[in-house]
Parts: sequence; structure tokens; C-alpha cells
Amino acid sequence: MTVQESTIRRGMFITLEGIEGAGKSSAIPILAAFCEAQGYAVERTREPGGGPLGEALRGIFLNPELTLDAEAELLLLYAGRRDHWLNRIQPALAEGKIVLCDRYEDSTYAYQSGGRGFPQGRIAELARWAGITQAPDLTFWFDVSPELGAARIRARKADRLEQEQMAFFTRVRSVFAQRQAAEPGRILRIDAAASIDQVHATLLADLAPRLKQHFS
Ligand code: Z5A
Repeated sequence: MTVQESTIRRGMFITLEGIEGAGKSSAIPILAAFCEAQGYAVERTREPGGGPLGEALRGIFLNPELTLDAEAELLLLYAGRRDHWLNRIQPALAEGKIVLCDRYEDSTYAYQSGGRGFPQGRIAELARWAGITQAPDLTFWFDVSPELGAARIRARKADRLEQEQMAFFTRVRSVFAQRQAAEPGRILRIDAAASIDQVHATLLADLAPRLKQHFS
């Protein structure tokens, strides 16, 4: 391990994943409060976005007036992710913080490969090229059916991705499931159809021993 890698690994990188309406954003303040109560410093962030460039690109990425193909989506995502990693995530980890990130690279595989059909090998190639090589330490996958997720967000105006059909979100969900099966140590499945209190209690019960183990 290089000196730089050992420094970066002082903090803990936690991501939250799942389809829209799964409950990720609602869980971030709960996880943050729990970590802070244990004395950890927390950096809350999100993708698309997170860094200054990524936040500017997010507006383009989600704009329902624009049509982007899978290549354009990927190039925007990785331009933003590189900026996010270099200017926000990596410095926070180097300071020993817990980084709580609403979506990250698992979303790219789920949406751009599962949803759009882009080959996974080419996503991996682009990630390497962009310098995105460190996986999260822990990922919570909020698993919910596309129907329930959509019902939870029905009242708000749909962004560009949310205009997709149910079949798209079914494919997205199945790639999250494949990734969880391939990396069960990193990706924990949360039954996100449960009540919000139950989901939050499960998250904290899963997080507590992993925090202890990571920082011991
Ligand atoms: N995208 C991509 O294509 N490729 C990538 O690499 C990345 C992203 C990184 C970002 O959207 C879009 O970018 C996303 C994928 C794509 N598009 N889609 N679809 P975003 O950041 O704007 O939105 P989101 O991440 O999908 O957030 P969301 O729709 O708000 O979902 P959420 O954060 O998981 O849900 P929530 O806001 O916590 O909850 C939604 C509502 O449900 C809210 O009223 C809650 O009170 C309620 N809720 C939450 N949990 C429960 C439970 N357990 N029971 C009942 N009600 C609940």
C-alpha cells in the first residue's frame, strides 16, 4: 500500500444506493447524527454532484428538457466524480472523516449499464481512466420495488431519469442485486419497503459494528 493510500484509508467511505424513492436521502441525517454522537466527524455529500464541477454538471444531467445518450451521461458523471473524489471525498477521508455519500459508482453500473445497456467493462475502463479506483468501505443498498419507489415520489416533478418506464427501473434494481451478490461484504441489502423507523433501526444496527471494526 502506498503512503497516499494508507492516508486516505484513515476515514470511512459509506455510500447509499437504490432506485428513486428508496429512502436514501431520508437516512443520511440519521446516519450522520449517529456517527457524530460517537465522536466521528462526518462529511455528507451526493452524486451526481458533491464537488463544485459535479454540482454544476448535476443540473445538466437531471434536466428533463435535455436528451443525453449513455455515452454523454457517462462522460458527465465521470467528469463530476473525478472532481468530487479529488476535491471532496479524498480530502475528507485523509482528515479521518466518515464520508456519507448519497449514490456513487454502483449507481453508474445500475443505471448506465442496467438501465441504458452500456457495457460494464467500458464503465470500468472509464473509471480507471478517470482515476476512480477506490471502492466505498461500506454500501447500503436500499432495496424497494420500482412501483413502491415511484409511489413515494409521485407528488414531485420528475427529473430526466425519473421519466423512464418501470422496465428501466426493474433492470436498474437487478444490477444492484447482482452487485450485492458479488460483493456481500461491502454491499448490505436493506429492506427499504419496511417502515421508515424500521429501516433506520436496521441501518444503525448494521452500521455500529462496522464502524467499530473499521476504526479499531
Ligand atoms: N444517476 C445515474 O443515472 N447514474 C449515476 O452514476 C448516478 C446517478 C450517481 C439522481 O437523482 C439521479 O441520477 C437518479 C439516478 C441518476 N435518478 N433516478 N431515478 P436524485 O439525486 O435527484 O434523486 P434520488 O437519488 O433518486 O433520490 P430520491 O428519489 O429522493 O430517492 P431517495 O433519496 O432514496 O428517497 P427519499 O427522498 O429519502 O424518500 C422519498 C420519499 O419517500 C420521502 O417522502 C420519504 O419521506 C419517503 N420515504 C422514505 N423512506 C420511506 C419508508 N421506509 N416508508 C415510507 N416512506 C418513505
